Amino acid sequence: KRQHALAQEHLKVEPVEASVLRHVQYTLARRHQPLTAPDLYLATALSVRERLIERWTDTQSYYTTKDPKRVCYLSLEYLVGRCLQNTIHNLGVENEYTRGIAALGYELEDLAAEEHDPALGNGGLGRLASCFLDSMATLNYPAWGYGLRYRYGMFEQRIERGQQREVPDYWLQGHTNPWEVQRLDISYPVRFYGHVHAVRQGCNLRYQWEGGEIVKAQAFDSPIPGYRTRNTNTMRLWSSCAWDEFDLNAFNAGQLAAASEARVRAESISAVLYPNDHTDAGKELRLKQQFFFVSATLQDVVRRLKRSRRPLAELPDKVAIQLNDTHPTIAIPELMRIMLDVEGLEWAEAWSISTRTFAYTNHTILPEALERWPVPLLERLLPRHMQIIYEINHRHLQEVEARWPHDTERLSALSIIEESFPKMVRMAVLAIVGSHSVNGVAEIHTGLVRTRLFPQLADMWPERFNNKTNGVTPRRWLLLANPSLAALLTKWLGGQGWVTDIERLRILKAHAANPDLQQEWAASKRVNKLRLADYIQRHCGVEVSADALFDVHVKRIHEYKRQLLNILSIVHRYNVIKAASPEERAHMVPHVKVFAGKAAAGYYLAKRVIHLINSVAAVVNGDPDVGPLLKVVFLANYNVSLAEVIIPASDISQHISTAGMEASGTSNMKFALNGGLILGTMDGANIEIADAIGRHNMFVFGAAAEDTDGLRREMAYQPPPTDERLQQVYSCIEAGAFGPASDFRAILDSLQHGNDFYLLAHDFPSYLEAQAEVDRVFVNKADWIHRSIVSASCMGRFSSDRTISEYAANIWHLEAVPCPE
Ligand code: 26M
Repeated sequence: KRQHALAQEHLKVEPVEASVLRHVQYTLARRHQPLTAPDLYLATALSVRERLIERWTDTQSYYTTKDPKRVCYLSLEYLVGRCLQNTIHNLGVENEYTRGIAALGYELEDLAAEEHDPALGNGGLGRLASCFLDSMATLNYPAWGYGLRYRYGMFEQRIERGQQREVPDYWLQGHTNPWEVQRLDISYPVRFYGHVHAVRQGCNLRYQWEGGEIVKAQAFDSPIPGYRTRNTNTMRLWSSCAWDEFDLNAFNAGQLAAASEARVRAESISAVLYPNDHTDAGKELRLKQQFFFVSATLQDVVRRLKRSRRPLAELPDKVAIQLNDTHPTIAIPELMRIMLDVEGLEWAEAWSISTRTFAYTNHTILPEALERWPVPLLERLLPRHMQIIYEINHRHLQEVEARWPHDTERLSALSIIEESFPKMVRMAVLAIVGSHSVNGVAEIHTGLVRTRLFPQLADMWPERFNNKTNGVTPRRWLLLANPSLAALLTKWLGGQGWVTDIERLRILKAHAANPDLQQEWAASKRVNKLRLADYIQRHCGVEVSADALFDVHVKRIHEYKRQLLNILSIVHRYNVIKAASPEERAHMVPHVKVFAGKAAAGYYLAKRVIHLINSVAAVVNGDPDVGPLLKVVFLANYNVSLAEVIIPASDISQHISTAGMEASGTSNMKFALNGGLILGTMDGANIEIADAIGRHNMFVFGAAAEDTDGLRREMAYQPPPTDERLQQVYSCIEAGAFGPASDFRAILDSLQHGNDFYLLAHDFPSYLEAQAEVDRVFVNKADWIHRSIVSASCMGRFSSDRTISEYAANIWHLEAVPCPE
């Protein structure tokens, strides 16, 4: 106790400089001046970490004593972002650290930029998981985030000769990661392959999964501090390694070679993050990743339950498990296997426990993105799980048959097994059958999940389907990313209460016309635009004016997200400028078009789109005739940290997916919260944002989701004539205005000779009309700022705090457990 008190005293009195220098000297073992930024970053991180550890261990023991119901969020992706400033803000020590670091001759912000931004996710789904962890800690929910500790995260994107080159992201190399702790005492064996052995037990058969190979799952924990609360939760990522370190003496050369092959095989499981350009049906390693992380996680969950001396029957009262998409769905048969084969429970009880524990979130209705695993692969890799899936399906179809006798069409639609060659396991159907809750991530998306994706399942269990519209954390996406707007809010709202309650921003709506507020609002936006302009200058060598309209389109490059539609409209704008008289030009709004986003390495068309954007940029930016009226930049390597620079600087951001295809989108929320206006289609969360801020405050265009099928049919039957302006754009590209037309043949073919599945040509005229409206409003500064203030002030609903409160109340049945100070 005394030691504990002493340690605490020590932290309280030790000034930041002393603590940082102590780490430079004793942890990093560096003594000599001058201090370098990387050293000082690490020493600062270690200093901040010390203040975290006690809260972390206290929280964990408090949870152990109280033994409340917990939630385990299972996700194969997390996009955490940098940690230093987030931690400093959440602990409430930003003044101390800003001053302390300044005394050492550095700016905290510059040191923070030294941190490598771990990219253990593809995009929206991974970032959502990290926003959720932040909200769960801030709201004092006892929560664990479980995932995989990839050695190589999402690749680093370089742009060379206008094209994407992928560079492996070996994020752990060359520096220690101060934000994780390897738990050498926490590791579990995970089995693959082998066979199933049946044993008679009385009049029952029991099954045992044996043989095969065993891999070790090693835990790495990261603290997740809540904002201004003592609660500090855990994100536990599993890393794979060989189960036995081989004994050099006992092995001859042949055995040694085999053992080291086994080691390489084991380590390959957590080696790389898979891209989401296609599903990986048949990719054995991907399935191994899924089972590896699920098996280790469930062993951890069951061990914790047993340590608190509770029977498995109490699992649903003690743990809620949320499946982030179908990626962790193999958890359902794995939990069944543990209960049936290891714990000796009967099927009915085990199934009831399992379904009351699991809940599933769907994140896409794109058919090509729905996971299906070949039965032969499952039989080989996880033979017992395949048996269990068959048994689950058998009982499920019996229930269907009882309710709808002789309805073979319904039976095959509802079956977990697709009767193709080879047979496939539909993971989404397994997830729905095995959960008590299925949710979509925006109203329209949940509707489409119910009506288009799984109508028969929704028919069978209407009460199981529910909506949880996504949200974003105001800590990272407002407080950290936008210091000038954060200061304004704190001033105008009389304190920092808005950080945990962004509904309070609504107060500003009444002041949206106040010239003082407007002036401060515009000044804040300008600061952010200058910061981005500086970034553009340094990284692209392009000079842009902060007076121009910053029009931003940043997200993964996908056909359905329609970056192509945007760049085609930019070519049109270029044509219009070129044809305009000086008099007409004087009335045009200057635009800076900002693109960023990665294309999956194997996604050919997406990579051609990046090439086209860069080729158009080269021509436009180099044309003195156009001058400041149009600049186009593609910022390489979009990630969380770059998003933090781009988002606060936008005047307009584009969220222009073909209606019905973007499940939610979350960057749309970040942009609007930062006072940007949205140019978008009636898709995903755009619809709810329009409802919240008023549709007239958004620039909306394009086909509605309910019309897309009909439009595609009509087009196939009788293709309408192409818009003249679009035809002219095609002609320019074909004439080689942006480099050899052959470079863009595939893109043009997909539009002209393909079926234009994404309805670019159909939406093109209304898209141009919406852009013209943007320009008309932008010239009226007061009107623009008014809309900007109103939009941001009405975004209260889109905090991930609201989303997580809904999950906790309606799915997890969880109570907050605030850890005493
Ligand atoms: C896309 C095109 C072609 C082939 C596959 C895909 C694809 C694959 C996986 C699309 C999405 C995939 O994963 C789900 C996902 O990332 N969904 C995103 O989840 C976010 C958080 O809920 C939502 O905001 C995004 O709208 C949704 O796309």
